[in-house]
Amino acid sequence: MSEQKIEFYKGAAGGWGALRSVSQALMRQDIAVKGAKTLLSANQPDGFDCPGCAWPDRNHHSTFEFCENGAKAVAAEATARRVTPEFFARHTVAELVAQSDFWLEDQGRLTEPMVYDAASDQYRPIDWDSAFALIARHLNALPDPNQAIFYTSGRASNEAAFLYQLFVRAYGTNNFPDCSNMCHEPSGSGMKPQIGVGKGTVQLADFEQADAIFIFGQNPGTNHPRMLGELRAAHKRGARILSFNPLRERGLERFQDPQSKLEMATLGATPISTHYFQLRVGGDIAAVKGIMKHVIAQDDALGHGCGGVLDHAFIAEHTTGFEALAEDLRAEDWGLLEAESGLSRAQMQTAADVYIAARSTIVCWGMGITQHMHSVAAVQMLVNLLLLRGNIGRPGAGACPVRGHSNVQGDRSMGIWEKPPAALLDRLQQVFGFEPPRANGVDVVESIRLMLEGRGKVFFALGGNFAAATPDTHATWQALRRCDLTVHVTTKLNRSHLVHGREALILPCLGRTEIDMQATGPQGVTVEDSMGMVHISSGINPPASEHLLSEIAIVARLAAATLGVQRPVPWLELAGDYVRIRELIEQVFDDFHDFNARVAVPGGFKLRNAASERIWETPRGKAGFFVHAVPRDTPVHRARAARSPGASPVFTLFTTRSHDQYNTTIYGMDDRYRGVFGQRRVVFIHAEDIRALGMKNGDWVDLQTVWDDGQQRSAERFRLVAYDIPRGCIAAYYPETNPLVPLSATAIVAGTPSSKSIPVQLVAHRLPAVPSPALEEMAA
Ligand SMILES: Nc1nc2c(c(=O)[nH]1)N[C@H]1C(S)=C(S)[C@@H](COP(=O)(O)OP(=O)(O)OC[C@H]3O[C@@H](n4cnc5c(=O)[nH]c(N)nc54)[C@H](O)[C@@H]3O)O[C@H]1N2
Ligand SMILES: Nc1nc2c(c(=O)[nH]1)N[C@H]1C(S)=C(S)[C@@H](COP(=O)(O)OP(=O)(O)OC[C@H]3O[C@@H](n4cnc5c(=O)[nH]c(N)nc54)[C@H](O)[C@@H]3O)O[C@H]1N2
Ligand SMILES: [Mo]
Repeated sequence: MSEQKIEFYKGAAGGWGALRSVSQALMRQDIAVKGAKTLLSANQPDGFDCPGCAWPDRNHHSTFEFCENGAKAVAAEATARRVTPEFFARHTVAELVAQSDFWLEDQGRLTEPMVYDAASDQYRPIDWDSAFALIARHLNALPDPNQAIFYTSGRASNEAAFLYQLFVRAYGTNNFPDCSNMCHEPSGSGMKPQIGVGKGTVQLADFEQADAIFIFGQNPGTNHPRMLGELRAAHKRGARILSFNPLRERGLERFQDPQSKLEMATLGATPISTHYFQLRVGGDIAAVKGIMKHVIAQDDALGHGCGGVLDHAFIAEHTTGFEALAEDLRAEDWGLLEAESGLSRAQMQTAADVYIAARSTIVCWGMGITQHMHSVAAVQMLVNLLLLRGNIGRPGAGACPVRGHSNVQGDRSMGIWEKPPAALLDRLQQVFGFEPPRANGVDVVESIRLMLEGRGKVFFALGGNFAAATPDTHATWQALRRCDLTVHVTTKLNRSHLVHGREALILPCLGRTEIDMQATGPQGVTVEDSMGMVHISSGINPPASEHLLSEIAIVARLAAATLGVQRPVPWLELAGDYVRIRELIEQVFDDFHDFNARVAVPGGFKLRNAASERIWETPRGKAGFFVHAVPRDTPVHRARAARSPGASPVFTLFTTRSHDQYNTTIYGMDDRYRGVFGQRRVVFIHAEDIRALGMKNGDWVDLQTVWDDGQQRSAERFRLVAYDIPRGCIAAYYPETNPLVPLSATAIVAGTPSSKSIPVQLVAHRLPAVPSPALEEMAA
């Protein structure tokens, strides 16, 4: 582990720093030689889909595309370390739960199914059949299937997700909370009523033709490194790249391409952003309104007769609601827009001028947009901006919500959704002959409430780390501990296995990099990337243990144990031949017609996206301009308004990822591009704000949420780091800050935890600094 220090990172993103970091990651996992070979198979036609992120591959047939964080994700799965029954015999759960997230994952791959033994407070081995029988007994004993909750993380393949939703609906519930609820749910919720599809409308090829690329609330240097390759190329051919981010993220500034021999040899780098707008956290709606206000004003000034700056023909033919939006924007007050966005009128006008000058514009966005109370409105503002100049449904233009987990989009396509459309349920009924449950199920936050109230009794997770990824940690842990049974299908040990119900199971599964051998031979699974490309993924490594089952086999055997081997499908036969699962998928989803044939083509196939063809599957058959006020009613606004004079200031906290983590999986303690080394408990804060608090850079503080439900929420012992961030805004890493996010802090309509805008106060940390592994995140 590196020594603790804060040091300005002088290099570009990518480059030698990235290569060095990968070789360190491989060495840590004891896989220097094998790992290198494994890496070369990522995103190759006959290899596996990279489990890192959902960014698409430029060319499935070309050479290996280097990606630091993809390499780390692969290395983490291909590790030589093992968590065996002997490991569990050495530790009680009470001991394990005191360890850090870093330490838990670092122990390696799980090798056998384990069951919790309350008498010894230890996990003991259990055979697979007994494990499935135990779950089936619980499920079949519930008076109401809605007392069971089935979580999904976004790594599950299409085949696993399809079988899972079929089993759960045949069992009788739509209780499908998933990681998407915490992630891009607002993108879907916002876009679906507006343009008829809840997914992005661009392809990679559009990045070659865009004149302007707007990037809101996304940190590709860390989270989607391969996107930097597209941005670099766009910059080199003269496209304008505009970043809207409270932090100056290194990956949005400069990039040294590890694929470019010249840049690597000369230590050269390509700038990424041509414009950088350091707006306030939560200021996006105001900023985009300011941009659009100027666009409308320019159009008004020119007069529509001479063409104007808007695409009037597109607006007339394809949209509704334009006049209402234009009126709202004309009436908007620049003073308010400046105050709420943190940008000057001149800055918003500059962005608008770039937008007007660009023939084709792409708008990308990430968690900086979606994890707010008004995130659905923010997404709709971004789409409004695109529609003004007809920037959807033509080359080089469109909406690009950049997805997280490698198959999170595919899981939704397969029906992992707590609010299933009636058409899906009708089709399931028609194809499989059972009556699926019609009532909506619970999302992530609602499922925590259900468990807290004692009405959610069985919690089953297909992947993920629910206990660490979700908000209001103390409430969530209490909720999970109230369950009769908690079950986790997983590759590695994590927090969620240790915060368990009265009975508990850990079911270890194959990872995506591993050979999946079934009755009919080795199997491939399919995934869908962020741009709707579906392709096959086949593992190449031998399984981490002979006892592992594929996720598909686990779902099938559980379904057979719970419902019967043939009800409503021959579960075990399907698990023996994934081709047959794909045949069922194409019967349910028309877009997947000829699934097996089309996915056999190297690179796979593209799913139809109606909006990208300017077909608007909305109630009125058109795309809609939607009007939203600049938010002034958020918890942060309310907390500031309620603060008594002289009291400690209220900051807007956003929780984010470091460079050395994959969500709740902590690979290491550095955040290289932000200059943080050997530690994670830091708060980025403006130097003037530190001074105003009467504190010094490096001081220790506790964070306390300002909320009106009478509950204390705090996260303790964070070090202040003076940083280039707007005043009044602070940032810290997730998951450590999840105790600060109240369950009731959610996005309107979408229900997504608003973990990018939590009102907090900072108080000096008073207790003596007691070292504790969980707090210190000490390396092994
Ligand atoms: N290596 C790695 N890759 C990953 C992941 C990972 O953890 N590690 N996670 C995967 C997943 S599931 C996801 S969803 C994606 C997440 O990828 P991102 O969407 O990049 O998520 P965050 O790291 O949370 O970064 C959010 C960015 O938004 C900015 N921001 C914060 N608040 C605001 C705001 O109010 N407005 C604006 N405009 N910007 C704001 C932050 O400064 C930061 O740059 O990455 C995926 N890829
Ligand atoms: N405060 C705050 N909270 C957040 C966020 C934030 O920005 N701030 N981001 C949110 C977002 S965008 C997301 S997507 C969620 C993520 O929520 P989750 O998806 O639940 O969490 P992950 O950390 O991605 O899950 C990691 C675990 O998945 C398991 N795993 C890995 N590979 C496999 C596999 O192939 N199969 C199976 N079965 N299991 C596997 C491993 O055990 C690993 O511990 O967190 C959300 N929570
Ligand atoms: Mo995500």
